[in-house]
Amino acid sequence: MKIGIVCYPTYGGSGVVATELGIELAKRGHEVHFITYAQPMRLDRFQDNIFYHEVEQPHYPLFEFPLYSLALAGKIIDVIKYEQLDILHVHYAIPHAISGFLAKEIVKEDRHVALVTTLHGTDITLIGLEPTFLPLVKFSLDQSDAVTAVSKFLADKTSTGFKTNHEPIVIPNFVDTNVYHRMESTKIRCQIAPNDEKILIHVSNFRPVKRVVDTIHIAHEVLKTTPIKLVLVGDGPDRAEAERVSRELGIHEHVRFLGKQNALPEILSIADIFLMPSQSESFGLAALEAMACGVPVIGTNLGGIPEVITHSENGFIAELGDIKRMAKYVLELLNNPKKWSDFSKKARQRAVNEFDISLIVPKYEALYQSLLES
Ligand code: GMT
Repeated sequence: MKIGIVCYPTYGGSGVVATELGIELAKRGHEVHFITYAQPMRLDRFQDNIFYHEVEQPHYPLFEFPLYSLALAGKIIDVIKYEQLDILHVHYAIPHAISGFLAKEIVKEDRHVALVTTLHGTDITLIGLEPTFLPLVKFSLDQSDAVTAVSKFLADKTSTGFKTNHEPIVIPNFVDTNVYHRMESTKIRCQIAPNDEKILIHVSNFRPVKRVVDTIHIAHEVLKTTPIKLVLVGDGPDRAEAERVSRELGIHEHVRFLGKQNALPEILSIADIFLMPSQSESFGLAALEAMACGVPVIGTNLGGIPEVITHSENGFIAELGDIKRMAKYVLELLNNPKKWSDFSKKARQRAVNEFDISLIVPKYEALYQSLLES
């Protein structure tokens, strides 16, 4: 099949999922065309069967606001027509589903393309619900040939919040467990924790929904009894506040801000516990990647997180903002090596048995095939 993929190219879950999906589809012999405004983060080397079409932003004095949605629709039209796409798969509804629908309508006399929209999170739970966007999102979902959501939680939210014609199909996120596995990272570990301290880790885009500052408070609580290091990977709006709070609490020497990193499997491999204290999370891809590296996750009881972590088996789930409980769970694992090792094994098993790339990508292929046949 010839498949167009529209996504955000940035350091974020929906872009990661779209890019990894495209790479895997290309390996399986499909021709994949990425359409976005910059080279997707994980598309950093030559891959057979993969093409990248950059959306250019028009600049004109009258356009006070950038017209990305229209520029994107224009580029999609080109790619559908000249590359003869069969499928257009857009990730994150705003504005991709709307631009995709517009492009599909404009080219329909020349070429029929099936439009698949995958919902990832705040396109449904936050920004999509704004009165300005809600009717646009609802319309574009109703007009898509198929809508998928990355968790049951998100599918339910879509049906209730947008009263869509059809319930989205749940296709969960995935991880390549051959790439994400626990590996020897002794050198990194020694650099971060020279006195063999245990390591807590958090990976995100540091947006307010991730509650990065909570990870600092959890570390502060744990440090009262146990020497640890907290490693924070990623960057974004809440980084400065997290740095400030760690200085204010006097624990900045125990907290390492690594910024954006590509070597995630190596870095995750040094960690003992992953913290995900999010206030909204439709799936929690970062948690899944950690689990694949044998890192038990402590997360909140929100959104799709409980669909990924099994409480008291491969991680723990707590209420939003319950710092004391999350710290207690950290200590429960750190002070009990046998329990930690059991959780670590089960976390890896869950990633391999339920969410490996080889199990999930065929679900997208089957969906595309069914749309082409119908
Ligand atoms: O929805 C967002 O705010 C952004 C989006 C992204 O591009 O990172 O994140 C969502 O998609 C990920 C991939 O499907 C999920 O793993 C994240 O849980 C989800 N984030 C939120 O729901 C906040």
